[in-house]
Amino acid sequence: MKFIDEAKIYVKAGGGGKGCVSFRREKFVPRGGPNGGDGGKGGDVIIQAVNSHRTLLDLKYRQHQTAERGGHGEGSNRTGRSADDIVVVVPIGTLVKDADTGDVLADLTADGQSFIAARGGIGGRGNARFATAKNRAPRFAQDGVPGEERLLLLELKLLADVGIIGMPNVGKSTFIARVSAARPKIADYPFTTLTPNLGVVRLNVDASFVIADIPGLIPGASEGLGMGIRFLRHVERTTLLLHILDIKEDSDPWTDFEAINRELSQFSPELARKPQIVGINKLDLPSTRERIKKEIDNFRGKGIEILAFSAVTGEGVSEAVGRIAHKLLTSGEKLENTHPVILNDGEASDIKNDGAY
Ligand SMILES: Nc1nc2c(ncn2[C@@H]2O[C@H](COP(=O)(O)OP(=O)(O)OP(=O)(O)O)[C@@H](O)[C@H]2O)c(=O)[nH]1
Ligand SMILES: [Mg+2]
Repeated sequence: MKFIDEAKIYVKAGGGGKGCVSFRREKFVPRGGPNGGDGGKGGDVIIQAVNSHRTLLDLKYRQHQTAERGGHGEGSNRTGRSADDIVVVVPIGTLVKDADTGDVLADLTADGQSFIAARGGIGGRGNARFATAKNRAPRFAQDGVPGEERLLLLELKLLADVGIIGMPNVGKSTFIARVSAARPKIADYPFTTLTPNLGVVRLNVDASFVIADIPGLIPGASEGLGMGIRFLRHVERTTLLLHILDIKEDSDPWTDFEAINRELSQFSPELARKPQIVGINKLDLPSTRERIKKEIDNFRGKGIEILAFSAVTGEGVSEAVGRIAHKLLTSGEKLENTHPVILNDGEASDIKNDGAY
């Protein structure tokens, strides 16, 4: 399944049907009165968020969404039929924007939530409606009102409580795989993760949170290097970020930490201000163990408490999850026992709980 998080679509609602001009013609009834019915209403174009949809991919291939016109009115006071509405389904977390002005028209954040993107026109009135004492036989009727039309920009911004950020290869995906049922691709090369992954971290029977793993960032990402920074939009709605670092022979985690934070501010100062829990991963490696104490002190000297863990062996991971949960709770976040969105197909019901948390 291809993950597409942006689509431009043109929506056009159906026009109203025409009102009818007609007169009663019955045997033995001379000069029958007007009996032209009204036109029916045109169909609306509705955009609805549904849990079963994960991507805006379908809309890449169906950029025009047009509802039908209402039926015309008929004689004998018969109203034209109303056209059916059309429903365009999108994933939860989709923002609907006016493509011309950029205004946000709707933010569909719940399963089933919908928005009328273009209203169908009402039908024209038939001539029966225009009969008066002065004009008992009007020979006119109204046309239907045209349907609304506009160009929309749909933008998917995933909903998660926690976003994992960091350089490529630090073990972001390994971490999410460790703590949730998500099974992203993990490999020993940069840019393994190409699209966001969501996982549900279950704390106990009635508390859990959603964590998102996004593609790695590198210095210069805001200028388009690597995968760029556009995926950061998927952690914009989170309450906090888990910033994962590792210790490479030739680098200094503090430099990496600052470099990533610079890219965050380039994307959005607001995102850069989000609380971060910072952790050094790969604690199982002897080379990491050797330097970890010094790094913890170094960060502490700069006012930042960091954690250390190994996403591979699990060491220190429950402390990290505990720290995250505590921070979410103290920030007023309500931890849910059911979350509607899980990106990884087929694994939604198979929430892993190895009892560690
Ligand atoms: N020794 C050790 N290796 C780890 C640990 N966590 C991850 N790795 C390894 O580091 C490599 C990268 O892991 P990923 O989870 O794919 O890293 P990522 O941060 O998601 O990388 P991108 O998706 O490319 O940004 C893999 O070979 C992992 O097996 C750890 O705790 N210890
Ligand atoms: Mg990854």
